[in-house]
Amino acid sequence: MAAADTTGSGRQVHLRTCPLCEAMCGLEIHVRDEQVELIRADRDDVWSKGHLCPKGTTLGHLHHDPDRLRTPMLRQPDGTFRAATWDEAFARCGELLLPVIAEHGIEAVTAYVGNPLAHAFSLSRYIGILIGMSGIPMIYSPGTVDQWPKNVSSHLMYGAMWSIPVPDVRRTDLLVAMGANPHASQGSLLACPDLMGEIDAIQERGGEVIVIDPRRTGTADRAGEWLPITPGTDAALLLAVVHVLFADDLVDLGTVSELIEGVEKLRDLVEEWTPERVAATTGITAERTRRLAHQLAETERGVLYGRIGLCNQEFGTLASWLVDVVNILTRHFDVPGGLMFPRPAAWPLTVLPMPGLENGAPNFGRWRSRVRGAPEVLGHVPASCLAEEIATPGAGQIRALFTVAGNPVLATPGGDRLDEALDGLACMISVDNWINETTRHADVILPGMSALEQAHHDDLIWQFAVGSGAKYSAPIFPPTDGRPHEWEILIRLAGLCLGQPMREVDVAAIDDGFFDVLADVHGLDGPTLRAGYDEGGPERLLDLTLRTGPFGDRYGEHPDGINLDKVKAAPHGIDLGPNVSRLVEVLQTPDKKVVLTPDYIVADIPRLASRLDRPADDLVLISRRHLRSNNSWMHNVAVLVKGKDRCTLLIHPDDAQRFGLNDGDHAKVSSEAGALVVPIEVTDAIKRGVVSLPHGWGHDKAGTQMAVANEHPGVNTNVLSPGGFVDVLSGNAAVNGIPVSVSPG
Ligand SMILES: Nc1nc2c(c(=O)[nH]1)N[C@H]1C(S)=C(S)[C@@H](COP(=O)(O)OP(=O)(O)OC[C@H]3O[C@@H](n4cnc5c(=O)[nH]c(N)nc54)[C@H](O)[C@@H]3O)O[C@H]1N2
Ligand SMILES: Nc1nc2c(c(=O)[nH]1)N[C@H]1C(S)=C(S)[C@@H](COP(=O)(O)OP(=O)(O)OC[C@H]3O[C@@H](n4cnc5c(=O)[nH]c(N)nc54)[C@H](O)[C@@H]3O)O[C@H]1N2
Ligand code: SF4
Ligand SMILES: [Mo]
Repeated sequence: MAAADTTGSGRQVHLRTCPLCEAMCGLEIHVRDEQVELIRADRDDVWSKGHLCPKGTTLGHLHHDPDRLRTPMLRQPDGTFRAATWDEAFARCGELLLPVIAEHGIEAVTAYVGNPLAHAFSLSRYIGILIGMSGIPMIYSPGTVDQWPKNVSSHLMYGAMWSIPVPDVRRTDLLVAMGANPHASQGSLLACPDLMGEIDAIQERGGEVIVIDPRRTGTADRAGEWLPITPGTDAALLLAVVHVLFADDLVDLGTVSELIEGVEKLRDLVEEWTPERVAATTGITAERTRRLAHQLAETERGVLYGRIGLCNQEFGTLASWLVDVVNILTRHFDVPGGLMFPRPAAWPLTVLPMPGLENGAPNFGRWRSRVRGAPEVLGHVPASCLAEEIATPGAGQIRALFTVAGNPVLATPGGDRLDEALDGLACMISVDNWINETTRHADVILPGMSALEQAHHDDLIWQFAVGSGAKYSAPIFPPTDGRPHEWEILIRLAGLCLGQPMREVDVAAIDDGFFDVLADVHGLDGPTLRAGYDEGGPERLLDLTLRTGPFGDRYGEHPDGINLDKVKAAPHGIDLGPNVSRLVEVLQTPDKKVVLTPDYIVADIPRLASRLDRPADDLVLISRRHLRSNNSWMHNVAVLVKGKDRCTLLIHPDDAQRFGLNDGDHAKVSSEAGALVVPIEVTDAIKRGVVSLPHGWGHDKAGTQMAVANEHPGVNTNVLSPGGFVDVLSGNAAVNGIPVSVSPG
């Protein structure tokens, strides 16, 4: 609730949850005369208790950013944009899209839906309508440059691709973090405010924190130990850990033993994976690997956590699967202090099974991408396929594209090729708030509102949280001049795909129908329930999902349960407690057991074995994040980008020397995919033979309208990412471990 207190100075103080990352920090937003004057932490927020980061303090900058679009934009024949009315923009969408569909069918249309969607109040709840109702056969997303391997392992092990167990960091005494840097990211597939504080707390209570990462990150610096690993070899390390668990008789399934299937098969699979066999490849000694297995097995409350460094790599699915396997074998699964399945108060749509993928069916490769022949996995092919699907003529060519809160030109491998291909589209419509590297190609840009003009309650993110809770934020600023909300825009685009003029789409009827479908999931009658609401939209869906969720009042059946009114009446949020053991209700596999050794995954072990025989790469590139960035889209905030250039290549002193480079020099970095020139930063905080670049930079393209970002352009690391370098099982991009060479630039 916007607790519109005044401080006696004419300033109003609004309480609000930051929508920028998984930490979901509670903020106090001080506003005077329609201007945000100050943002600081809400110390009474039941969830974040006073935590925040520099990004959260810039929501006012984002709101007031003169470059943020407030009206639709139409691209003119000379390539420049002009502001338009909503009616004009909707009409233009129809003029461009309907002929494409008439001539080539809906198969010629696709969408790319980006990351902010997962955090946005109306986009997250309504993207399902665009995807489900429009008839668009398939969509692209950064899921395949992010967590697709984890979706694959959860789908096959638990029967539900979004049932991803998260480390219970607040109650553990040993945290082993692989391929994650919460110091920058603030946590991923792990929603917990102040993770660095939790890392300190583990060590203060006598516990241990170990970071396994090719780079000595801010997280590694705060941990007790840093184990520098060769990029892409985590699965080999973890197979050796599993080997030791069996060989040294350390396997103990603990409370979940009745629910695990395949332990003996696993024992056979790891027979030959001794620590000695993998040590040269991983760069971690056999002795340390053995001790790691013992530490995990012998600590009462311990947990192994893996994140994007384990997904965005050549063996992403094997590594992601093995993280869960190790926790299961060391009884750190579905228990406090181990990996646990969160219980969101408002259930997100992602808990519903996808058609054809019910019960963990290993139903992959149902179709292949037209040009590259990439097999579909969980409905996705690599995001890097999009460029060639647009550029390659023939039946099935993509001729119309929607982008919704995405910047694939910078975010996806081969984005430079996509950049070239986009102008060949007959129709490109972007639902986006800025004219950036991707949207500059759009024919029509339909802007959403700023975060401060909308209500907020996280949807998907609570599914990764270390506890349950509910926090509602009211809009702070009224939306200007009757602008449509993004959820309405999505519904109108879906209607347009069905041939209806956008302006005439019956948004309310479609919204009602959507509500009824979701009510039916819980056996409730939608029309009856709807009679109790004044209006539709995301708040009505939020109320429904809260009331039918695990803590809900079920429309009066459980009077003590929660509903949206109760959440609104608690301005600092409602704390619904830490995670609880709930594996039994999570499992959706056919026999309601955990499939410990999915055939699809273990069939990839020979590919990993051949990796052991491959000569070591001379130099490989990995990615990194910075606390003051958010993928590609917050570089227009002056207070975040000021100071020293952050788009630099980190390189070990020994490597710098052998390539004749000094700190601050420019280096040319080349890979099989492309080349770029970037300043270097010589540091011993990276393993020899590894260099690192941040992603999301490269803001020097003509025609973008992001004045601050244009002055701090940096370079686009994904120019170096070969589109075909993927984790074979998931199709996820391997943007870590790319062989590169460097020379003075
Ligand atoms: N400030 C900020 N926060 C963000 C974002 C942002 O851009 N900026 N992005 C958000 C998004 S979309 C996501 S998905 C999350 C990601 O959150 P995290 O998973 O924490 O991501 P990173 O900070 O990139 O940390 C990944 C780490 O993996 C390491 N790594 C690379 N390759 C390997 C490997 O082969 N093995 C191992 N063991 N480690 C490897 C890298 O060196 C890096 O330290 O962050 C979110 N939060
Ligand atoms: N090399 C390399 N590449 C990577 C990664 C990596 O680690 N290394 N990480 C990958 C990961 S994890 C991710 S998630 C992707 C991100 O990939 P994307 O989601 O494609 O990229 P973002 O930079 O998040 O772009 C967000 C877009 O949303 C717009 N936007 C922001 N707020 C709103 C809003 O409220 N409404 C609307 N409609 N639009 C909005 C912005 O203007 C921008 O165009 O990048 C991936 N790319
Ligand atoms: S850590 Fe920063 S970006 Fe993330 S929710 Fe908190 S304030 Fe927002
Ligand atoms: Mo991401």
